[in-house]
Amino acid sequence: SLPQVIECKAAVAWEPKKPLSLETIQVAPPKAGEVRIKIVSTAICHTDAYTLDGLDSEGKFPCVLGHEGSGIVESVGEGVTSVAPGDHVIPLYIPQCNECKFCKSSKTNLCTKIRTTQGEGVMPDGTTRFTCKGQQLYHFMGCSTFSEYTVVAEISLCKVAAEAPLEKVCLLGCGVSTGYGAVLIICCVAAEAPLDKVCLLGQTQTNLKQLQRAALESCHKGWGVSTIIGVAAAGQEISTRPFQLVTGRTWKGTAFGGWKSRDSVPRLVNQYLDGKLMLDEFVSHVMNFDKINAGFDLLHSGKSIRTVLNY
Ligand code: AHE
Ligand code: ZN
Repeated sequence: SLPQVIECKAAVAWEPKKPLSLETIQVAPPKAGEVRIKIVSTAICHTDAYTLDGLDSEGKFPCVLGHEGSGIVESVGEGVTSVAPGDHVIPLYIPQCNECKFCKSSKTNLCTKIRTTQGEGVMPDGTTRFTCKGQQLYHFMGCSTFSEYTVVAEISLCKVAAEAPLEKVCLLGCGVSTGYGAVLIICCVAAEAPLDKVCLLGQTQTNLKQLQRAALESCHKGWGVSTIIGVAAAGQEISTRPFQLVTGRTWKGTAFGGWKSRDSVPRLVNQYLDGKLMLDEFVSHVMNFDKINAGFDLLHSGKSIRTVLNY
């Protein structure tokens, strides 16, 4: 029988700067090239908070936020071959189509296949799969994990080892992959990069723009590299004296740690299972999904590293 509309619980962001509302929403079946997932766990990232605070220039409301999750495939749309119902999966806000110019280059992970529609908060066909109280809800970062069920493009999903604990590997959907990948990139580019100094700055500087400038300027003259991974609010800019670059420092950035997402995340999951990658240490709080606004409060207060919400 064909998949039907599912009614489920979700945390809806009706408008910026308001707490999320727990609502019953309708999630339409996946269309061609799409997959519907039952989300098991989701963590809260600063990017969700900054979007909810109205600071993301691409933010669209009302929407279902959340982009650091894990779950189980419920149903698949026409033509989907890489995953099947029952598979354990992680949604990927940077997809991997393997067809675009960016995927074909080894220099970047920034797949562009569905980037425009993703930024507009809709599926690749230009429509949304979420409704609540008769209103369409926008998707977010191609993931929308703050819903018990969500729909994502097949290229925005990777299958992971069934034995991996979903309440831990959700962190590989954003935070840990981003930080780990950025550190590996820094180490590859310049083994002498003063990582200890950058970490110290992170503890004392609260202003992101000042921190990013200080990180560059603390780089070694001649070869030091500073890699930007943190997003800033709409209209914010970073600056430094050209002298800092003239004298051999490199200012660059990466998204999602530079990982080609569908190839790499299943491997990162396996590294965790083999005890070679830390995840548990980053989970500072665990709570029921219904407590999501308390999770946002913890994040704003600086008391949490990662809050994992279980449905
Ligand atoms: N939409 C924002 C930019 C937001 C942004 O830079 N997002 C990061 C991920 S944040 C994860 O917590 C990213 O990977 N961006 C890649 C991309 O293609 O957006 C804006 O400024 O408009
Ligand atoms: Zn994030």
